[in-house]
Amino acid sequence: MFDHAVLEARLQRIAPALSAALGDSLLLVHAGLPVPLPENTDQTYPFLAHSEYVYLTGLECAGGIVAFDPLASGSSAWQSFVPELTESERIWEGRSQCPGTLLPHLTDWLQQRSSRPVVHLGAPPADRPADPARLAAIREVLKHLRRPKDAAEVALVRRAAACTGAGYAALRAHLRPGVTERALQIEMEAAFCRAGATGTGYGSIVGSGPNAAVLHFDPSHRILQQGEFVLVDAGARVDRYVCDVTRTYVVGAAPTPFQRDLHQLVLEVEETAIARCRPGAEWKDLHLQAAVQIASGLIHLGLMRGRAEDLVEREAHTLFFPHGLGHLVGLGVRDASGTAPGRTKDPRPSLRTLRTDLPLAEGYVITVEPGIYFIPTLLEDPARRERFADCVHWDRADALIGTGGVRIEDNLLITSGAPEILTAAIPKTP
Ligand SMILES: [Mn+2]
Repeated sequence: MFDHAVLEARLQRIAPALSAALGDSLLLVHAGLPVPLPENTDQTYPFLAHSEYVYLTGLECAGGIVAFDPLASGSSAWQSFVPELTESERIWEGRSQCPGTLLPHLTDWLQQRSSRPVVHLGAPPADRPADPARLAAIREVLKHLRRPKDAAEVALVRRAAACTGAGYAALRAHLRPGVTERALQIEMEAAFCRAGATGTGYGSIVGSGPNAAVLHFDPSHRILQQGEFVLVDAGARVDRYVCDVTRTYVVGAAPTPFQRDLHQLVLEVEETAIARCRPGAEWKDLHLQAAVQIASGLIHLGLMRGRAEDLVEREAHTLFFPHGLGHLVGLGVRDASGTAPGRTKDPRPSLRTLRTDLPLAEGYVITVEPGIYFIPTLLEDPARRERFADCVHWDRADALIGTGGVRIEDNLLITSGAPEILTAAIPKTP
């Protein structure tokens, strides 16, 4: 996944901050082990090494452990221990030996430092002693260090973006009334892989008609009807690096004026937010600005009423925009998202749904994904209808239940200037 020089530079870059956080504690980062299927067969769930381990080694080595001694200097501070390949793995799986020092030598490494506390990250076995607060603190430090992507990581995201584009083109070519969500998923995912992808970045979402209102919808055998929305949220994976892209189309017909206006509104919110993605920009500010723009657009479309800022202050926008504006993406679909170091959850109600709270910095790869949904569970909830009685033209909102929703999502690389849209080549026309 990464060549030696790339990994060496990465480990040297993060060592000072990790050392400062660890003090004299040792760090062990575990790849984790395959999980057997409960049926007690010889099969396991598909194995992916813990992303912390992958970041430090570029390996998918089950049972592998990276050790870091903050008091040692230079490249000797890091050592990668790997299990010895068994004969059965050679015979049944055709695997080869992972590079590194064989795992039994970790015992010596630890004995030479026996007086020192150990922090376990990645996926340690359950029997390791853990200090949850200390673990969480060190994990936050490593997570923050992982946020700016190096050139090798960005190159993998670019490859994932190209494969994702091929998948969306194939889906577009098969999009017509009479096909099923599942058929579209198959065509898209096959095209990801034909273009060189390792697989999908996450479970592909293809939701048509009312299913477009389910945020994490699993494609079904539902047949697409002419003139309805189909919402596709999917991305290819290359090695462990993924894209996360959403497009919303109208099936086999020109959009109605309302569909066109709704799609145009989401697109404008996306473009405005993208233009604001500069180093130093606070993600929660971008989210709130997007929420105000959505509320304002919904007032204009005759769905909400009042002042957009007040609606957002009261969190009425979450009736239609219940999710966050985006998250970091790359090594996994949520990558190193979360909050900036030392930051606790912002108590403002309007930010309740936001899980990412950090200032952007050069090298971050982030999604921007505004959406407007008509979700029955939210719109039919008596408590919300009462609380937001004066915020919504309820008769109009009720009439839209069943029409799904619109979301548009791209992945950006934050630069010193305007962001680079890594997924810009995927057309957005509804
Ligand atoms: Mn996303």
